[in-house]
Amino acid sequence: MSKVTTLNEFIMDRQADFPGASGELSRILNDIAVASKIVSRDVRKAGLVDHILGSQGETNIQGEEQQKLDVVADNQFIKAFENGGEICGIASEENDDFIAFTSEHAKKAKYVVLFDPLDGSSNIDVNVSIGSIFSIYHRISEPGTLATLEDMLQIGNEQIAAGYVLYGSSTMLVYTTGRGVNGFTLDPSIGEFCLSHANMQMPETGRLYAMNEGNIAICEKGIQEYIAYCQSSENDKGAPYSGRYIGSLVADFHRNLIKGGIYIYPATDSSPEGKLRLLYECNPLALIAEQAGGLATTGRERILNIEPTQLHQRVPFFVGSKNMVEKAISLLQK
Ligand code: P6P
Repeated sequence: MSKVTTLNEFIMDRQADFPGASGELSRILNDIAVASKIVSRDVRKAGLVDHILGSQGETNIQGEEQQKLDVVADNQFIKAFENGGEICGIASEENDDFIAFTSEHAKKAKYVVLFDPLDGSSNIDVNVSIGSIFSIYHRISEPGTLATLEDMLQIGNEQIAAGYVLYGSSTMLVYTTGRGVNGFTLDPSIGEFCLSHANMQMPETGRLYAMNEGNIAICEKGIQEYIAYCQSSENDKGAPYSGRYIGSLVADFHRNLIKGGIYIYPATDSSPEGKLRLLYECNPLALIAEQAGGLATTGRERILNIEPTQLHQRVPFFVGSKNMVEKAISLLQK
């Protein structure tokens, strides 16, 4: 039986990749792992513990009904980051404004984290996979001061690390620090994330396209042409394309990372900027996609080059296998 490598062991081994690394990033990744295990526990029991299920009757800045598990997950990650001592501030889908931690210790920290604590939460009540997404940056503001909005509004190419947790048939944590992508599966019997998918590579082509085709009549012609192409063609390996749309970004993205495919959430008449959030959904997944050999674009611009202007800004999102994204772009730019 091959040696089991835990996430902690992997992080410590890889810390040597960062000359002068003093362990802060390692501790942040560990804080995320601990918070994810707690969220995983709560997600797994949500079906049993009625008082968590169902909406809290409040709506978040996105105007979406806030599920209690969203709030539970959000609070769990914020607590982990504030107590971990390596983060000076955070921005989250569930909080209208960013949060600058005020303790003297936190103000001296060098990193900020932006995250979506529980993406796909509308799937909670129907037991479909959901996920957490995170993005880590060096702060721009001076250590010893409160984190600023400028610390949060950085281009995706500046990310120090990015990753997601998928609460699926198993709980997986997938992340990159800019040196490839690695996946870890939670072994509940020992409470450890164990290396299960080393050096993940996104297949250059695939046959699965993930888009809410209910929007097809309200998106631009190039996208209609791309979906029509998928419905009537074979890919460059002679395999017919298939539609696969889970309606949970992390689950669709993760499947495409392993099997190849494209995920599309375009601009539509009702969502002229698209639906997905640049800072804590598109940027982290774009970094992972590119690190694994894939592409991530708005259809006209590389996601990781976009200069953010607002915390919760939306962008059109095309992400996945290189050949499939390039084909979609070619039809969009025709
Ligand atoms: P639609 C979930 O709300 C989410 O943000 C993504 O996880 C998912 O891919 C998308 O929205 C689903 O949106 O409009 O197709 O229901």
